[in-house]
Amino acid sequence: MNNYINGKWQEIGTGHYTAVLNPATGEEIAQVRLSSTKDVDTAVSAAKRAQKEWALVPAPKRADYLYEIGRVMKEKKEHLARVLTTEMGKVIEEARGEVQEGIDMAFYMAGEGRRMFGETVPSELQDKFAMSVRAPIGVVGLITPWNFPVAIATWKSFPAIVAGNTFIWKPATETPLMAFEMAKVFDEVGLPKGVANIVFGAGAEVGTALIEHPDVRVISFTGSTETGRHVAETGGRHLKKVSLEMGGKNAVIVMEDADIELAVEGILWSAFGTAGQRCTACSRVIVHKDVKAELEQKLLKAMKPLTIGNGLDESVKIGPVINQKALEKIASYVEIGKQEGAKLLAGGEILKEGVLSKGHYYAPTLFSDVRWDSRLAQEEIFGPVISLIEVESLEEAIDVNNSVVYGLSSSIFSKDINKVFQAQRDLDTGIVYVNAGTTGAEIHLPFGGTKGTGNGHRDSGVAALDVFTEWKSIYVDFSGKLQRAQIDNS
Ligand code: UN1
Repeated sequence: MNNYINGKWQEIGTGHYTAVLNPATGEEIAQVRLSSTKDVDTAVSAAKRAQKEWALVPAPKRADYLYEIGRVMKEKKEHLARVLTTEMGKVIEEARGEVQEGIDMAFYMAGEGRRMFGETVPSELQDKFAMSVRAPIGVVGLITPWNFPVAIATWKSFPAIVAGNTFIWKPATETPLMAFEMAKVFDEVGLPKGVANIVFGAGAEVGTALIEHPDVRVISFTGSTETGRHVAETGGRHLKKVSLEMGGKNAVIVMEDADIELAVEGILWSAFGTAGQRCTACSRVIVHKDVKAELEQKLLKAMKPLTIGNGLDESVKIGPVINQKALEKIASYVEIGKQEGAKLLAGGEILKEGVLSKGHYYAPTLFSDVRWDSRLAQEEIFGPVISLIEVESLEEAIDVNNSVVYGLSSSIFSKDINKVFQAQRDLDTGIVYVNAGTTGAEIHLPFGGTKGTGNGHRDSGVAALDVFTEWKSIYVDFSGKLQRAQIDNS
């Protein structure tokens, strides 16, 4: 698979390639280019040339391409979902959901082409007009993760182009196929050459080249906190606008008055969906002591029938994790949990029987009696592991929720309106759910988190436009004379 630059699949020099593996079967499904700084330079030059003209295309016309992209994605939904499951592993139902998230984003951002509101405000001076408009920034760099290979890319690329920027997208090396499919969509709708560019390769090479390139003005990154810190440091040195979405250690709070059956459903869906590999995944359950035993028992019962296997099989509920390294990381945290004295109630093993032996499967795992300050309860695992933490009050539950370095998503199950409102106010996360698990963000709301999860920016929703536009304040004096603000009107 080669880069998509200036509307063509390009290869520069000989280059190196690496294998893309299906996490469910271990089979090689493609070879992807590991690009060099030179490839990035070529892509940035193309994007820079294209941006001048693209910025002059009226936003509603730019939006027409997005309507077309949305339409083509809708037509190809099943195909895209199958490619997604094959390269990333998530079960087909979730893959369809992820593609739908991209389609939703296309139509939503297309609508922005006719809004993109600025402000008109009175001037303090007579015969003077004042307004603010959103201006494009230029060439932007998008660095996306493997866990949502299409949705996250659409959160970033669609607002970027509707606002008049052009982009270079570096997808994760584990999941280049979805980017390749999106390049075909861009091509099919006739998006002008150089508006969308895709450069495959490693973060150290391609990512760094993008961040350091003087013509790339914005970097929008989703990935680990460790890499994000590096992106921010490097970007900061080059005075880039850097938008970061990073880790999470999300919790569901179950109060003594909760609908326990509903809480069990919410916990399992958000903890084991995508095999726990969502930034929004539920990793901790903070439970009131009065309902702890009941919740434990009901969770265990509901976990039993969960089928594990290849996500292309419609009956499978939990797919593989992305690769061997991820599997080892999960296994190491389970060991840490045991050493810390947490009680392992279910799972806790790599699955190797029969057809599972070729892929990377981890059994859905439940720990109880987990200390809120243990490593198991504080660090991101990115796998199907739930840690139950007992508390005695809502205040304690909120403190435990907020005790981690991350702040992406949180949830409370309770029927008490007062508790619910107190919680939504005091939970220090960018997303709060009431009577639902920690996953399932919709594209027209801001997506992102506080503390170690982000750096103040948001993906998705209108908030995404803030990342990809500069505010420009425009003053038009039609008095025909020099008028001095702050002086002539005081
Ligand atoms: C992510 O995990 O990085 O809210 C994205 C959700 C999805 C997006 C998750 N809509 O779980």
